[in-house]
Amino acid sequence: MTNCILIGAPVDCGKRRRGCLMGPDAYRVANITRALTDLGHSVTDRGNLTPRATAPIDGLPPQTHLAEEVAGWTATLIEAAETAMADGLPIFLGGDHALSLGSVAGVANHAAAEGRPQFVLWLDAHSDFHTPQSSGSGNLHGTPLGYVTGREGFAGFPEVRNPVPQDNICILGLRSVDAAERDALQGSDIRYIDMRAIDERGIARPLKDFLAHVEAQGGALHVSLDVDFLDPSFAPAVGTTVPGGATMREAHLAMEMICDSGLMTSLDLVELNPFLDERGRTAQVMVDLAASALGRRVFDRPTRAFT
Ligand code: 4U7
Ligand code: MN
Ligand code: MN
Ligand code: MN
Repeated sequence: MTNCILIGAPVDCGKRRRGCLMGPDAYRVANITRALTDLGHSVTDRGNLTPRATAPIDGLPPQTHLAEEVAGWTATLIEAAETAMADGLPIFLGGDHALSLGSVAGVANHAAAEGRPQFVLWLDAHSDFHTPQSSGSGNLHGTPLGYVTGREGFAGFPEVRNPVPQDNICILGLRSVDAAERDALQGSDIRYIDMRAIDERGIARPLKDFLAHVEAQGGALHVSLDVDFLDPSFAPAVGTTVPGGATMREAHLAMEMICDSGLMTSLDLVELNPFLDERGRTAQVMVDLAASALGRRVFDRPTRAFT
């Protein structure tokens, strides 16, 4: 039994197309609480956060979109994440991926206080490793991994007290990487498994390797699930669709393996834009995946039917 803490973070400033602010309520309407209590977990919904006011930030490139609002959310989320980690397993209901500047920085502070290394599994079509300077779009939902690893260029944002080591990060599902990001990523120790690697090797083997690494280090594992990890045919409600994404089978297998590992200590559900959804199906898919990560099964394994 896990104490799941739902934290609504209607962050909508990480990009220009609006709608992610409706995400937390869409997850509630899709009954995320019931999906988790049915599995025997206790669930506390802490409602929605609001961003703190922040001083104007000077010196950012002119295309940067709503930096102060992102910085304010980051401060709020760092604190909310630290608090929630002391009580259970926080599930951050986004909100766009700019929320992960704060959720990841906050859980990393908690891990550091416990003397544990923080690991991050990034399930996404994109690498989100930009800095405000390298971002062509100026959309800060493309920067959370840049921020939490301690890259330069985030002056005016809350200080990252415990940067996540690059070697502790694994990105799974990549299929859209900007040139500047690719260079930075290739010169980094971040592990990245693109769709070609998944097609060639399957999703299970690379994920198993990473989970084994986390386990060997005694790490805490934050899972950040971007809707666009999934193929848009299953998950249309996202502004940044990229064809050729993970299938339902691959995504469920990944979540089931995460659950079996027993390593997950926090979870983001991000980038859902309910304004773009079809009768709530993407919200429902995300809730189902969260439930798989927390123990929903057809059968317990091993069973006679499968051996
Ligand atoms: B998401 C992009 F240019 N790289 O920086 C950018 F392709 O959180 C997309 O993964 C970022 O959805 C996508 O704007 C951010 C673009
Ligand atoms: Mn703890
Ligand atoms: Mn993302
Ligand atoms: Mn993405």
